[in-house]
This record gives sequence, C-alpha cells and structure tokens, in this order.
Amino acid sequence: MIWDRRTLLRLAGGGATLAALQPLTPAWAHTGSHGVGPTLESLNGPDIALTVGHSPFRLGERTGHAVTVNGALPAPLIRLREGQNVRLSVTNTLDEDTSIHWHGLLLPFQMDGVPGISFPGIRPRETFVYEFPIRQSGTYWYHSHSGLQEAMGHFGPMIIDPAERDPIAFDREHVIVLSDWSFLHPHEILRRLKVSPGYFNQQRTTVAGLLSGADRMGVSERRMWAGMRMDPRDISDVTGATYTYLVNGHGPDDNWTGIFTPGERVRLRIINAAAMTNFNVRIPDLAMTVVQADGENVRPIEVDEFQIAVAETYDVIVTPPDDRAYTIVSEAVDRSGMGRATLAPRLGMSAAIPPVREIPNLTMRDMGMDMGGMDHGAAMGHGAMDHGAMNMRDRARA
Ligand SMILES: [Cu+2]
Repeated sequence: MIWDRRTLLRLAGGGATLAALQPLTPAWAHTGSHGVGPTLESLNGPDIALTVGHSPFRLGERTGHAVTVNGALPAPLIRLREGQNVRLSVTNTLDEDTSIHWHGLLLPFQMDGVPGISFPGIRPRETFVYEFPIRQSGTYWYHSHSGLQEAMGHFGPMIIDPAERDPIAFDREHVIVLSDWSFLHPHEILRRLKVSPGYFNQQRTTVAGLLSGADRMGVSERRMWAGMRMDPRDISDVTGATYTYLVNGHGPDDNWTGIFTPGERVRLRIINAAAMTNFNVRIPDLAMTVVQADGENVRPIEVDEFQIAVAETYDVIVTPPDDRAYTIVSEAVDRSGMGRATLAPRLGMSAAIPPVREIPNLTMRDMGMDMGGMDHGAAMGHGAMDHGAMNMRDRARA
C-alpha cells in the first residue's frame, strides 16, 4: 500500500528534483480530489477522526464540487481488526446535516448512522462520536445517509481484518472503489428525471432502429413494449450521458494503476459505491476467483465477469502470470460508459481497452414477470436489476 511513496522517496534520494519527478508521476497523481494519490489514505486504531466538508474535485480539465471526508474522494480507507473497539469522531463542516452509515456492519442501532431512525444526524459544526465493537471481518464501506451527499463523493472503503488467520491467502491486495461522478448537482439530476424519466437515456429504441434492424427487435415485440408504454432499453435512470465512471476517484483517462509481481495472488476488494450505477466487471485475459461477497467468505468460484449492484462488495483473487498490463473494466450495465483501471508490474503501462459492448434489450424476465421478481438490492432501496450478481452469489454460496 505504500509502494508509490517508497518509490518516490527512492527517486528523490537519487538526486531527482521535484521538477524532474513531476512528469514521472502518472495522471492520477494530479487529478481527483486533493489528498487522493495512487493509494487511499489508511486510518487505523481505536480512535479515528473524520471531517466531512466541501472539496474541489478534478476530472480532466474540469473542476467540480464534491462532498468529501478528510478532503478525499473516495474517503480514506478505514482499516480495523475484528475484536477491537473503535471510536469514530465525525465532525461536520458543511452548512447542512450529515451522517455516516457503516454499510453492512453489525452494531448497536444507535451507531447505525441513519438520521431520523437511529440517531438525529450530525448538525453543522457538530461532532458525533460513533463507538462500537468490531464483531466481523471482510470488505465493507461507509457513506453519508443525509441528502444526496453520497452522490457527491461522501463514501469510502472499510476493511476489517479477521482476528484469526485469514482463510483467504493472498500476497498483495488492492482496494477498488467504483463510483459515478457527474458535474451536474444531484438535485439537478433528480429535477431533470422528474421532468422526463428518460432524460439521460440516449439509447432508447427508435423507429429508425426498428426499420434498420439496429434495435435487434421484431415488430410484435416492439408493439408489446409500446403497449406497456415502456422501453426495453430503460436500464439505468442516470447514464454515461452525464456520468464519468470512476475507479478510486479517477476517470478512465487517468488510468489508476495497481501494481503486481507476476505470479502473485492479488486480492482485489471491489466496492460499488456508485449512486446509481450497476457495473459489469471483468479483466480481459485474466480469470477472477470470487472469494467473498458483501464481507462474507464464499466457496471460491472462478468467473470471467461479474455484475456488481450499487452497495455490493466482491473480493476476487487474480494471479496475473505475465509481465504485462491488464485492463480492469467496470462497464455500466446499460453500456453507456465504463470505468477503467490497470493492473501492471510497473507504472506507466497500459493494456488494450475494449470498446463498450452493445446495449442489451430487456426481456419479460427482467421486468419481474418471471418467478424471481425483485431481488435483495432493490428491496434494500439500493438500486435495481442485479440478477446477474445475485445468480452468481447464489451459486457461490450453494
Ligand atoms: Cu449503504
């Protein structure tokens, strides 16, 4: 986790000046939010201080407004150990209430961080101290449960190491936080959706698409969807039309890179902290073995790709055999864009980036006309349509 700093120190010790260092540091060292470099800041111990506030957020040439924790998007990695006690002091420097919900953690309800339900929320310029024992292990995350702050960057990863030896063997790990960023304020996104539910959907079926065959749909099927006044490509409400899909707070062009040595077992802790986006995750030419889902170890299952719904976490093991780069692709389920990062033996490498695939047409099954119906994700109010992920998890847990 300290790889980059160590390298920079070594370079600096070798007599390189800061000016000379500048071009050596990759794009993601200069973009994103202040304070987030190649690795996420890690906070541990029994006492952790978090400050919620406003931060500028840079993506390409544009700078937007983010709500952050300790100035970072994603928020710092909180790393704890099963069996410890933790005190998390959260100070609110915003002009509105805030909160932190510890997603997936078993804790006394007063510490759950849902305003109006488990506590009153954290008023401007107040500090709230969360304190609870850590009774589990695994990959989790935390986020605001106030207003639309989570959509503006108020989320971060949390890892709890097991009290005993970890049954999952790995030589190295990377935390991969997926999210969706828009320069539109989430209130404005919501307003446009209320005016027109399909506002951000630029991939709807059309008469031209029907006639040319581009919609991959016959007249009778098309008529059926029209009869329901629905579109078979109504997959995501908010899309790549406004979103840039981020990996650890960095856009596709920034090429966030995780380092490996060929032959190592690398554990990727993948967290979907997006506000609205479900992703299909794959690493072309590299099989992934899912070993944990939502913090629970599962019987390992090898996959080429998996779907991760909003708020889910999956841990996978990859063993990149060769001295080459691999692209981590997190493609939005509606194929309106993708997040992209790289696994490589050294910085500055990249692999081929596959094009975004063709948008699928929904079927009656997706509409819940089939036995399955709504799934956990939707029932929890965290988003829709994670059949793929659920199917895979059912298999993994079987
Ligand atoms: Cu949550």
